[in-house]
Amino acid sequence: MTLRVTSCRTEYMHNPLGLDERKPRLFWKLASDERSAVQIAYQVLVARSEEQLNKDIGDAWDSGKVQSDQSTHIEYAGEPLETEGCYYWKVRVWGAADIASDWSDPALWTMGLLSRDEWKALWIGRKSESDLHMQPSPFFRKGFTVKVGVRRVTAYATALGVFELRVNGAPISAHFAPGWTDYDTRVQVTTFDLTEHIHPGDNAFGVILGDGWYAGTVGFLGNKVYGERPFFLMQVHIDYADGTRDSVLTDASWKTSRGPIVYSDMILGETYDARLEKEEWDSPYYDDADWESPDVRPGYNGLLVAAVEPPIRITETMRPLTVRQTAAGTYIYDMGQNMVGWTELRVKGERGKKVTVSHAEMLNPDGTMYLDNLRVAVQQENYILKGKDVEVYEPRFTFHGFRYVELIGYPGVPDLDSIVGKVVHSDTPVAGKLETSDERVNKLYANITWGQRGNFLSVPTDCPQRDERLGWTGDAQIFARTAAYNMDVSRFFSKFMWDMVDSQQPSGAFTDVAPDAGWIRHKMWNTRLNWFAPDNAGWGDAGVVIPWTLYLMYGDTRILATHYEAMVRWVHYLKANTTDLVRPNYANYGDWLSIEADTPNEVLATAYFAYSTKLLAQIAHVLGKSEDAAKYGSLFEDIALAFRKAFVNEDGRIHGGTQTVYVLALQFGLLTDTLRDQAVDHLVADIHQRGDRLSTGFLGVGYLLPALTEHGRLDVAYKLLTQEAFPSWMYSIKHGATTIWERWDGWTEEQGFQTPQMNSFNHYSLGSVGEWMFRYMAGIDTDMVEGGFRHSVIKPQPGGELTHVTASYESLYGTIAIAWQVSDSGQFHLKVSLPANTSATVYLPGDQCQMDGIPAAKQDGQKSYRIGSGEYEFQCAMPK
Ligand code: RAM
Repeated sequence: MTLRVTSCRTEYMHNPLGLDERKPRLFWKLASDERSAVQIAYQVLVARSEEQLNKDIGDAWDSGKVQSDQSTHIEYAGEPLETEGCYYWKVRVWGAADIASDWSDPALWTMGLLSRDEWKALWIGRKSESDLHMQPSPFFRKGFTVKVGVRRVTAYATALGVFELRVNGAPISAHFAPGWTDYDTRVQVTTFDLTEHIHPGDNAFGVILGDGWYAGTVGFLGNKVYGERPFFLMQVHIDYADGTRDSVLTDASWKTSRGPIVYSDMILGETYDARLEKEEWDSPYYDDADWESPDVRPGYNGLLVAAVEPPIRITETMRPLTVRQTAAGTYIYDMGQNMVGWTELRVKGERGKKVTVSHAEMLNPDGTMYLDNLRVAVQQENYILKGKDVEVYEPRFTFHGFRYVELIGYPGVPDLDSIVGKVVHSDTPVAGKLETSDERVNKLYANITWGQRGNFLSVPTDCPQRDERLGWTGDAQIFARTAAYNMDVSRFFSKFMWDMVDSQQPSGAFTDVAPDAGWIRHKMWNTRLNWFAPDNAGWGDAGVVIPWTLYLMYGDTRILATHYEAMVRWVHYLKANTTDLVRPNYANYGDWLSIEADTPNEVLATAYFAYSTKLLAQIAHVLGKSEDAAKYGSLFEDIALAFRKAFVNEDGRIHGGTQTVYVLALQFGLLTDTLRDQAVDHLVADIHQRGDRLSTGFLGVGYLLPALTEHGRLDVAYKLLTQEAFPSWMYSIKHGATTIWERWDGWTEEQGFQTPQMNSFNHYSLGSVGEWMFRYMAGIDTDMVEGGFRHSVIKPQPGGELTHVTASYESLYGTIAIAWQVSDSGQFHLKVSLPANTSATVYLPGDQCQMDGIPAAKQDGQKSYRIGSGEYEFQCAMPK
């Protein structure tokens, strides 16, 4: 059997630069033309140069032939990695017949500056223009000369704020680098390979600095939460073939000036005066004699870490569908999709003329822009024309949530080519695909992915339009599994875990938002809302749920080990705040934005305390900490008992009686067998009594369909999925939603818009049903014991009116795909495709099965089929 290595990755990335991880993990994907292809051994070579690697010499690491089927998370175990080292690697594998594959194509990674002492660059900024409330974004430049014989040019850059780096006039960096972290603790460094951008002779760097989260407006906390104004730090090494080196460092020798960006703020928009542009300011030949010297900041006490989060990029451009003139003489465009990013404008007109580009998610009944839900956010750019040919403009350091764009003051008549929408988010590659016979379900899935694209920007935020956009941890944990099916969020959530840990309180409490943006330091919420606590049930628990989700989806044990102590502290904190293991009825968000159903806080909080403890026991088990596993396992049993004593009647009724109390108790395993059956009946009765409708909020909704499906009520799950009456997912779709709304009643026929105080139309939380679509409807799941889809569980659950589902998930091993169909005669037909070096257990919904010569086995009393990689077809009769 021959295997081919098709893709090599390091730390989940293709050829990453500037790592600070001393034992980077290597991953490869395999392909084979034959079924049941497995790897039985591998050999990794890591070399310090391409030449060595080409000669099959691993002078940094030669693993030798390792008898192992592991093809992900192989820890580098060679020579100590050197600062700025460049490491080339390849791998070959052996298949079942012990035949070696060819070597893979070479891959590489580089290391960053590994010790603080190596940083010689200084932080530079520009003094504020004292009379201005909103400061112009400073421009910086530095000319430098390069000799012939360049081997490699590397830049290490970061900012307290956000930066755009340009080399000889060309933009190099992604958007909003280096992202949002708790700047008091750490900032991420981005590494750029500039070898191709630099030439012998004169060169120049240009940098524009934005306030970003550091000095600009953060949510509703106002501005300057972390610092007064932004600073930039960059160290560039020019290495020559003869072994010599030149450096370019940010320091007092750079030049700074204000430019055309009058201000640019994430929440308050941008004003750009094109008359103030300095032509070719970022070219080597620009005369900067009248620019000032920068202001040098004494230092920075936080950590300089290699960037963990994926870069933020424009991933799509959108053309408007329609444009119309309003009674006021403005023009309103419909982009056809509630999206996040900004608008590029094309305009020709008189010098000094101002065009305002305004953004809104919805329209008022009279067709004007609905801006009320933005609170203090200003989703507007003001562009002042320089009056020369056609001018093309897009903003730098702000973003908006919008479907509609209004042009105010446009000279002449704009048309459909006058604007382009740019979709901007953390560039997490698409992992999932899903399509069904029901267009409404397809639309719901599309809305879920748009909600994710709209809100995953450096951190998982709650809304991209109003003055909030915070990393709400409860939302993140309930949606994490869905998010991971949709896109590769391995690094995105690994970064968010640092945000959570950096914000963890001395008491052990995880916060409601991360980075916590100084909420607790500044005691903002304590004064504004007296129900604030840093340990809201279902929010703080993200500190345990998210690492566990990364383990399930990627088999990542390092994330568990790295944050183990933090998770232990969280569970101990919870335990310390209980009476007889029951959490008190303290003020918290509850099952946030549920609809006509109030879940008692103490029930919710005790259930989540149990859940975090249970996950911690499982995590301890995975890490081989058997004593801890036993200790937290029995603590979980004790909490479950306390929960039953305090809240569950003999007839299975649970205090509060909401759908959410039942699904939490069922999904977290808090009930005995008898109580479980009774609880399912109470849950279903509540749903029926509401006309087959749900009442769950952010927390309950994630478990609602899974709980029904796992407890024999798939029929009810499908009813809820396709229910069109309010409240339901389909209600918003029936009324034109192109994203998931924050509230079930964000807009209703009877009431119109909900309170503008809190009404986002682009919010992913209620979209956590995406997890159910993949795991149950399509039936693609990982084996819970091992995690990471090494062994999948394929268990499609057809129901409702659906006649077919096609879905795939791009796992670390490759694509896992299914397609099922139900024919008119009641035959269920399933195709499964598995990547090499994985296997699956397949369960079919009915009896009288036929399958490709695979013998059936019994598993959990159910017939199942064990398959290896390749393509398989199954058939059975649907149960009557
Ligand atoms: C609002 C948002 C957010 C939620 C908090 C509790 O700000 O809906 O998503 O987590 O409330």
